[in-house]
Amino acid sequence: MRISRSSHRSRAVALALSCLLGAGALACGPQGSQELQPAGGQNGASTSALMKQRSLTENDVTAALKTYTPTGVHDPYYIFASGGHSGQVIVIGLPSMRILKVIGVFTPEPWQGYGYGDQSESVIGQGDTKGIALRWADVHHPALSETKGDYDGQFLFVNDKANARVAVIDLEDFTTTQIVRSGLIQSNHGATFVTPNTEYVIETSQYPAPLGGGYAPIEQFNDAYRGATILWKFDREKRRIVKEESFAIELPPYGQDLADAGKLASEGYFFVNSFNTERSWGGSLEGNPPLESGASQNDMDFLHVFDIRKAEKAVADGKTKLIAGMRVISLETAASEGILHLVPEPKSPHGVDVTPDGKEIVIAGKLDTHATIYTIEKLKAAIEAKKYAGVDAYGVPILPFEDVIRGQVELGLGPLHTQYDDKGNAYTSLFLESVIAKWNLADLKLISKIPVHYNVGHITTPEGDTVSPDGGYLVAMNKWAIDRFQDVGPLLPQNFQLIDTASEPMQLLYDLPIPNGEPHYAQTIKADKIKAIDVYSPVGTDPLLRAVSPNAVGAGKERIERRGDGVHVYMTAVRSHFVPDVIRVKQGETVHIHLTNTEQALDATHGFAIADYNVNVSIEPGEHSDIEFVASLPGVFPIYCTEFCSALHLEMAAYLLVEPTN
Ligand code: RUQ
Ligand code: CUA
Repeated sequence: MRISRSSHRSRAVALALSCLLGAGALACGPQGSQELQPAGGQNGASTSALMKQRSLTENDVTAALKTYTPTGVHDPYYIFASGGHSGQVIVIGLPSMRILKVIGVFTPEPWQGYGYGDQSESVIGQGDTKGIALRWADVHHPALSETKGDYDGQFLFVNDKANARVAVIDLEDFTTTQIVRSGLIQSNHGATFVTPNTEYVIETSQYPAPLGGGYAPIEQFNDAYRGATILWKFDREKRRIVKEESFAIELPPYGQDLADAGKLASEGYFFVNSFNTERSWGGSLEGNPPLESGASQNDMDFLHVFDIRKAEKAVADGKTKLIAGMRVISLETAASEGILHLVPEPKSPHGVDVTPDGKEIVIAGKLDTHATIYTIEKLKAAIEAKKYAGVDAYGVPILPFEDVIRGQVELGLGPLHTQYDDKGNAYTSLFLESVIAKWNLADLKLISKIPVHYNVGHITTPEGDTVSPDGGYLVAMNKWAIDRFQDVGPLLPQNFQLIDTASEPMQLLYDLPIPNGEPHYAQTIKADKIKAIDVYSPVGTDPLLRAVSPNAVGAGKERIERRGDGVHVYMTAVRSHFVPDVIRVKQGETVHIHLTNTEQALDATHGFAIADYNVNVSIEPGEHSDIEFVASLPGVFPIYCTEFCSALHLEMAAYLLVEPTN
């Protein structure tokens, strides 16, 4: 095997060249791959001596002072970031940028014992499709639950773009409790976004396909392929999405993109961008233009404007058809009942971001240098007056562009996504230029720009997409990290750059490498809104039931019962033993282990792992776990606690004895 390891110098040259050529994938920015001296042995040294020794500038030191968080001190904010390919969610403190947790969502997570033999495996299994066990996901857009348009800290929703799934995470214990898949669409992107009181979780398709998952030749793209947007009904009492109360709206076969729900002035509406309104489907070896050039022919794509109240009325009136068990409003009904209107938008847009007052919708088009500002007042007026510029190929009315915008602001190359602060400012990431642009919403004036390294996708500001943003900080979620971190082979980490937006000019404070997937979006919430439990109480609580399990085991009640469906082991875990600690079964028997951690002390977590059976469970204090497997392998299998829980942790062990049948 040939190993190529480019030097910093040649990479810097490549970077500069690519800037000159405008290659787009890389960006121009300050180079810096110096290695700092360690600061050991400098107890009591003056700040200036330490600065000199480590070659730190005044600017470096202020950045450090703005982020340094002493031991035991907590951050004022949580960032919930999508974990991209990892199928997980990353929880980060702001401004320290300390990673606090990785929540297993669509992917098994070993430390949390998520997906290895107990009831949590059934949560992941809810997302399996057509007999295929899906054990990865492409997580894009986390959405915190909202009350009156403000984050309430109760739930988090995330999408899996690759397999069109949506998950519910309960922020009482930071645990995934539900995964839903409509069966209607084959991929999503305008997901997840919640309405201002979390009545609905919005999931919109990205790549058109026959609805319900059937087959149609791609030549029938225009007629047989469709998009859809799903309004998943969330029941806060039940803490679940209820599929039977959810519905969908059929969409033209465009590439629907990001979404946002209206709030305050625009409550009752939601908005979805699109690209490829040309309906190009590729076929580059068959004499057709490749998908991406076919998809960029028109100057304008379509913003989709949805009226939720009218959609609800159509559903209540029974104007739906059932596809894959989901009530679907047809495209004709959506057009004729005023549920869906289209508005031209500069081509290949990405972010569609409703302003905090809900009055305006900011759209940034990657192939346009502007952000375009639409107003809900003008949209409503045009809809009311039925002032159409035409209809699309499916009969959906198109509103005239000039009539529904307030204006445009010139920002630079590749504007992508916008967030807000408490001072009336908007911040837009510029992908091609690798900067964050700060601009004023009232007069549409650019204020300043700060370079990031490199090629930023989304950005998050504290409470920055709610009705009351906080401002002060911004995190740029960068795709490229050349020369930012030590070499770790050709797959570089992603890079979160923390920026102080309260200072002018804005100041770059900190780089956080993200090593487990490409995060796409994050939301940042005030820490005091999160009311997480510290132990499961009462003892025996099943995190999925949020109640004491019928199988919970109390101290002194441990036992082994043989029943028609196998061997039931009622077991407790407490420092530093499992009771019982010997389990005897016959090969082929089904083993049910009902395991309760009877502790109530903070952080008194035990693990439970069985050799060779792929069983790995984490039982937090008070938690109950139901493990089930078939004892197919004969032999002697040690069981042990995988958490260093006490001085006698190594002694916290047991045996599974599987007697061969012949
Ligand atoms: S997305 S940056 Cu879903 Cu914008 Cu990826
Ligand atoms: Cu329990 Cu180690």
